[in-house]
Amino acid sequence: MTASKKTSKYGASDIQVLEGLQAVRKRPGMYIGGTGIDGLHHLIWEVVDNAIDEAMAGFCSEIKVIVHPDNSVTVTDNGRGIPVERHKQTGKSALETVLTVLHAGGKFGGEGYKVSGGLHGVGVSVVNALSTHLRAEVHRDGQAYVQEYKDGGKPVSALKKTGKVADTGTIISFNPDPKIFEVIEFDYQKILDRLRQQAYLTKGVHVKLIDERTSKTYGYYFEGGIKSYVEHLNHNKEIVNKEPFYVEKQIGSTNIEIAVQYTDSYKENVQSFANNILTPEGGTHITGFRTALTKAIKDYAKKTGFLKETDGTLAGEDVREGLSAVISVKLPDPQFEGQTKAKLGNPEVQNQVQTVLSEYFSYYLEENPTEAKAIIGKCLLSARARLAARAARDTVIRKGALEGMTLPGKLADCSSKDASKSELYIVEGDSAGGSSKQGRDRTFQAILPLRGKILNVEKARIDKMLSSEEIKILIIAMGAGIGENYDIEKMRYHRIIIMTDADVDGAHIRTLLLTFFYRNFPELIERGYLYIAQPPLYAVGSGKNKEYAYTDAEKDKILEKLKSKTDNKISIQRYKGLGEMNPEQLWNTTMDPEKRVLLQVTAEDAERADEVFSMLMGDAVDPRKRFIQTHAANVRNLDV
Ligand code: 0RA
Repeated sequence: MTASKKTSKYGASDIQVLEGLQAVRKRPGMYIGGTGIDGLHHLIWEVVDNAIDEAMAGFCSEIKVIVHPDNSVTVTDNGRGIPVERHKQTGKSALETVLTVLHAGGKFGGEGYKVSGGLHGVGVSVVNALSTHLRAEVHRDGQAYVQEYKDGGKPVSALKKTGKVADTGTIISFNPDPKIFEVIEFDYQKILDRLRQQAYLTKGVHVKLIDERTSKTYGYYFEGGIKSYVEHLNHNKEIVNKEPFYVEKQIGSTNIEIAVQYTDSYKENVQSFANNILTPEGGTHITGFRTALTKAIKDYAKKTGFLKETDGTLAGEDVREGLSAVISVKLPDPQFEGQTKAKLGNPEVQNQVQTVLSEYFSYYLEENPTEAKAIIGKCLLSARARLAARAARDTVIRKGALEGMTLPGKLADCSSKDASKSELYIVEGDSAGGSSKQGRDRTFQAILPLRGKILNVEKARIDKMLSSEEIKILIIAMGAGIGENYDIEKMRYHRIIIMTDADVDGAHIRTLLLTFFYRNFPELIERGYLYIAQPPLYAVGSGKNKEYAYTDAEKDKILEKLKSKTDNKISIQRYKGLGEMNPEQLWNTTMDPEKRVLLQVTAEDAERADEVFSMLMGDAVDPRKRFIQTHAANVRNLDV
């Protein structure tokens, strides 16, 4: 290396480059979201996203991710290869520019259809900045090139030609910097989930994961793209329209891909993406989709005379029950909005999606009368159920069953009238109810025993549950009413605690109750009023001492400790039900605020319970069987 070249190494642009990469190292969170496990994986996503861009542009058909034993990673693709010619602005190779200048990724390289993900497409330079070592190999124009970097993006040497090759592509290997990341341990499943999703969204690309730490490998290739994705989302469910609806269409500069398949569940599962980036908060593409879907189904139902069945009513929510759909749009300049940048904002996309779906979904209904009839039938069923549920609620309320009714005799109320300090324990079974009534602190703890058998109705429909005597009592005890008269401010307790046995029946009843709350009192969960009690699984004792264990691991720990401390005989009692505990034990282990552990129910827990409920109660037998088999050995975690 000559002296003049050496000085040019420290030119103004180099200083800028170093400052840029230094900024990334100073505040990694701004570029990759954080330095925890998600941030770490972001390094892989960054490189893979670039390879996916190549695939979307039609130049790449294979992407391979290798996790090495030392948790360094190699991503290989057979795209065009990062350009290597001299870059005018920086005076360096395009490759070095891409790897050392922030946001340089898509700025050059021709008019290739390069759609990059905005926030997420921060550029491979960020990966370089956060690695102790990075090696880039490019195959392009019959030639192989290599350049290496160290210490957060400093070139070890100039770009080198290393031989002739017949293929094209890019191979990037990097070692995440332990000074930046809290833990450097890649998660096989996490990478695989992401690769699967990307493979669905980019049809025709082969993606492969090789984990050299464990010798596990897995690959994906989906000819059907998001059509396969929607089928995957539904693999556990009973399908309504066998052949999914699928369309791919370009309008203006937006590419639109939509797949729709209904299931007999109550839930809606719509996944939307813009430039392969998940948009959990929706946005203009989702708005356009919903408008068009409701209208197309309603128009078809009207035309075919079906709409008479519900006196002309078909609401958006009826069309969304059991709906599974994937919507993927790709556009040159996506605007991501909202707190977490998880919502698409481009206004033109709404009409574009609406136009495409209106035309092609109506066409699909016309052309596939069997599927169309099944879909309309499902939507009308939802509408009828909604109308019936409302009528049932109205009847319950009109009958005055809830109003003016005195508190049920089964309820052992607390003396406090301050809701913020009061707790309602919903206890499974009369015997446990008895123990907890005796064991409680009656100033602020109320007990409502529920007879499991009554709740445990096979195929219980939620709207039927409302007519169950047990549930009515529960609603009266809570004091906030239901339906039109519902007022959460009237809740008599700000802690509702579900206390069931640690067995299959207990888990079943808990699922049922969670589902009941989730569907009828979502606000209660949002406010954090709903809890699950955690009774111990074991009492381990030696002599006068007694300790309680809430998991098998805890029991083993206590045993280990006791064995080294005592020669006394150690007894282990396995509690099969709450009923086996006396009032004092119940208080000490599960009800005393000083000692108990309560699980606060989140919307996610409840939603999962709802899914499990649909599965356990629904008609699709196979997934139910499979679920029960997989979980039979793990009854404590049957649902949440
Ligand atoms: C800039 C421009 C072009 C491609 C790429 C970057 C590119 C980056 C990565 C990162 C991993 N694999 C990649 N493959 C390509 C366009 C290339 C052209 O116009 O020839």
